[in-house]
Amino acid sequence: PSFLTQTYTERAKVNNNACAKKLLELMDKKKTNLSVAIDVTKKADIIRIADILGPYICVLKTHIDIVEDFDMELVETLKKLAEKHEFLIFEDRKFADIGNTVKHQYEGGVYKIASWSDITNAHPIPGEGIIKGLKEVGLPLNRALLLLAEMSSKGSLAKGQYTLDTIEMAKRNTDFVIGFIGQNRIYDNGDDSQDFLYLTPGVGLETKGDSLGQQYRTPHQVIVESGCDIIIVGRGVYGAKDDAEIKERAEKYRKAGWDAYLERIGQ
Ligand code: 5BU
Repeated sequence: PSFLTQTYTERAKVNNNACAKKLLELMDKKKTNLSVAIDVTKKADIIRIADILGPYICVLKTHIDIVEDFDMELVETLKKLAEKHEFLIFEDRKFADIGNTVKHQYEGGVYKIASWSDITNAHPIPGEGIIKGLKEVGLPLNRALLLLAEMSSKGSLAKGQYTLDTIEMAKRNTDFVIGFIGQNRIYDNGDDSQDFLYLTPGVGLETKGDSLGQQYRTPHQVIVESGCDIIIVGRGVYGAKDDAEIKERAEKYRKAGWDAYLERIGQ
């Protein structure tokens, strides 16, 4: 059975991870597979934009370490907005160290990521210990992890055998790893009995990239042609001239992502 032609709700029913299940359910309920990356650096702007975007998104993606005036009130407020609008929070931390170190980075320090972020991600480069370390902290809190199987940027080294080995690593840790950050669903890697979620950054309707190596594809390319599940859009949404335009752009990307999903499942 291909997950490509199933609805998010059908996939929610057979997913054993509480976090993935919740995500798949709210996507169909809110009719959105859009995640917005709010990469702005002031607390008040993040909160204001998150409240505007709430109805349009399934996942709010953060880079908490770019916030200039960070305090725990920011994440408390984001948690309240996540409840109000029904979305999940994904701190795009890209952990990349040995298990013992990432445990501390995930649980403690200034940001205490595990206490407020439903989902986070990690590079598989250090080997499986990174998953084990993060899992010790995250699993008791019902958190979930995405592995970075591929990146959107030009010249990325995450490709070929590295990407295939990443999938294998995930298959050995399906209690905590719910999917990948990647550019393509990996069809040709043997069995697809495990339903992984694919979240895809590098999505834009207006431009092909930026001056620092970012590369953009359209929601249709990502969802229909590459078989991914969630589009992640940053500047394409928050880089608008005012709040009214942010809202318009969010709806435009939500609709583009949703129409692509409907086309894929044949509805
Ligand atoms: P943009 O403004 O839509 O280009 O922002 C993309 C976001 O996704 C930004 O927060 C990046 O850190 C993030 N990202 C990415 O662009 N490409 C990747 O492969 C990964 C993350 Br992983």
